[in-house]
Amino acid sequence: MPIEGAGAARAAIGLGGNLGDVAQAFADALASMHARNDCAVVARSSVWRTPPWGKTDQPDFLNMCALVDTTLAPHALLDVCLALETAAGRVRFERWGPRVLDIDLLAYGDLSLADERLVVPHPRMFERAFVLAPLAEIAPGLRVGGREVSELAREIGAAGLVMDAAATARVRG
Ligand code: A4P
Ligand code: MG
Repeated sequence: MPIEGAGAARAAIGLGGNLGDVAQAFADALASMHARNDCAVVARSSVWRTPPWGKTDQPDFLNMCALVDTTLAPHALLDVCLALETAAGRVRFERWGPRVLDIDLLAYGDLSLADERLVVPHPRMFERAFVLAPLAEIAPGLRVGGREVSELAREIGAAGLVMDAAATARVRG
């Protein structure tokens, strides 16, 4: 359902996972989000296979990004993302460790905010090719932290990232 009018914002989310059927978890999470009357998923990137960042002794991840038009406030949208992680069976046991589904709120309109629950834009997205490469596919002109996504993505490159055509087809339905 298109979401328009006063109070609507366009948000960017990043999805990642490296346990179980991650492409299915992406597809299910995006379908659940789109089924809500306060969110519309308006763009889905390709799914990329990416080497683990941060904690490197774990399996490769799948990563993708999506754009969501929403009438939810930023913290309420974060709560939806966290609930979808839980619904996918995510158990938090280790920072940066393996997970079925991680959903990060990357950007919310041109908002900048930081409190104990939420930091937007996501502070680590600028160093992460696995966020910037998919985001550049669907929002090259989006400005985050004063820079265009296409420019940030070009700077960081896409070394080690491989597009997964089969997973992409499943996530786009
Ligand atoms: N939080 C604050 N700001 C945000 C935001 N913008 N989006 C808080 C989402 N959450 C935000 O998150 C902990 C808390 O962060 C949330 O409850 C929320 O209140 P978490 O998902 O439980 O913690 P985490 O994911 O283990 O840690 P962190 O630092 O968020 O990890 P990241 O940044 O999500 O990184 N390598 C590859 N190739 N691909 C990946 O997707 N992901 C990670 C995890 C590590 N390495 C990876 C990947
Ligand atoms: Mg996270």
